[in-house]
Amino acid sequence: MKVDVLLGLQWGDEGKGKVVDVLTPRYDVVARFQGGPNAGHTLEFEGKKYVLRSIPSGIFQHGQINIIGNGVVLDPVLFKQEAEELEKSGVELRSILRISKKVHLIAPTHRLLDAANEKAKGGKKIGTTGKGIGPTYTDKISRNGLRLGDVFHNFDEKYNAQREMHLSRLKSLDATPDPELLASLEDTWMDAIEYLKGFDIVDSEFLINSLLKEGKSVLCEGAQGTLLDVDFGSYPFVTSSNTICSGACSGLGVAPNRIGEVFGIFKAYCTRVGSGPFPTELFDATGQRIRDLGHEYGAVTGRERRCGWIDLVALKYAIMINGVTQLIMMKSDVLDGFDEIKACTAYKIGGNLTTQFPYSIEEDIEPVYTTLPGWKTDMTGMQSEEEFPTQFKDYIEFLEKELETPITIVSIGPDRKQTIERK
Ligand code: 2SA
Ligand code: MG
Repeated sequence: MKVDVLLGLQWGDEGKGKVVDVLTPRYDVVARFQGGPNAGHTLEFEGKKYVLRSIPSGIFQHGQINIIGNGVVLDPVLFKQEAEELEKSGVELRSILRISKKVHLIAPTHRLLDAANEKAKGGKKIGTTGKGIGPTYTDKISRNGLRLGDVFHNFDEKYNAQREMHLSRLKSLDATPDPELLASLEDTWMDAIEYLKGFDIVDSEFLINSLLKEGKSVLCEGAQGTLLDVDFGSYPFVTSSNTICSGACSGLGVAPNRIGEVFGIFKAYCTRVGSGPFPTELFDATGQRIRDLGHEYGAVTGRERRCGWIDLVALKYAIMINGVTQLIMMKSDVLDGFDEIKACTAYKIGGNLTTQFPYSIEEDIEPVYTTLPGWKTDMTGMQSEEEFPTQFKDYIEFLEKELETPITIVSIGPDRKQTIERK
């Protein structure tokens, strides 16, 4: 069996949570392969809204196995909060969730380091989510990390060694924590570790490969987006993991020749939270209008998202890096009332036109736009693509031609039901 991958093609918040939830009925297994509680996947159905951070979005379907793969970094405290909420609302989490022993643990000092690093950067700060993501992946790569499997072997010794290292680093950043505060954070954290031990902690690379051998279908759920990838994103304004398709291989232990469909999700416009360049950003009333209509505020931190027009230079790059086979367009309804819609088809850099995503998008880039007529129709109640207004059909056709990839699903509202599959 093949493994399908679903990922964001922009700067995150494309609406992956909703789409995974819509797609999961077709799969036996849903797996997360990177990132951690910096993700905030919002799902809405039956009048309720859920935000998932570390737990895969397949959790609300019946009978699926959900895997948190080795590429993920896990904060036990936030995991406990999230899991308890879900259990309260009736999800039988323990029977369907499997967590890799190789997941790296986010300790309280990782979060303190995240804050201290940001402070030290001053005006050049990344605008992280403050969840300790960077410092935890730093420890992983520099071979100082704590893995979930360690909780069963000399854990105190390993924890203390990492703690000492962190405290000395915090001291050098002039950010030594108050001992009482640290002790209380650690108490809560150790309690959460005990809670976590009650879950099925497994060698997930074996689990996933044996499920594939049995003929089970797997959907891998990416977090953040391609432009936040540590290798190919707008470095250094990126997250610390590989958010791209190949991240599913390293973050779960599935071989590259197992990859099947690659679903790339994008919004009909573009948003970004945190710092860093954003060529098509709008600083005017149109940007504000998109933010208001699209409720563009972070699911985890509540931060205002920066808004702008769709960027096809960046999207083409993301499609190439990920090997996207199908496109999914989200939040089309947000543009329902606009007279005209713009799409960036090239960048002008120092007087030269290019359609190739450049090494650095920090330099002065002037986006070159194609303007299309708006459809000026409320699409939120539509049931099929036949009902779409002509101008919207033209917009889809224009995008498919530019991006050389079919758009197979279009979302026209936050609810599960407001999802139109195209034939
Ligand atoms: P980090 O915390 O080290 O991963 O931050 C590094 C950069 O990555 C960005 N980032 C995100 N961008 C959009 N959405 C994300 N998740 C949350 C959500 C964000 C929120 O889904 O709504 O609630 O604010 C996410 N996670 C990381 C981050 O802004 C930095 O630019
Ligand atoms: Mg999000």
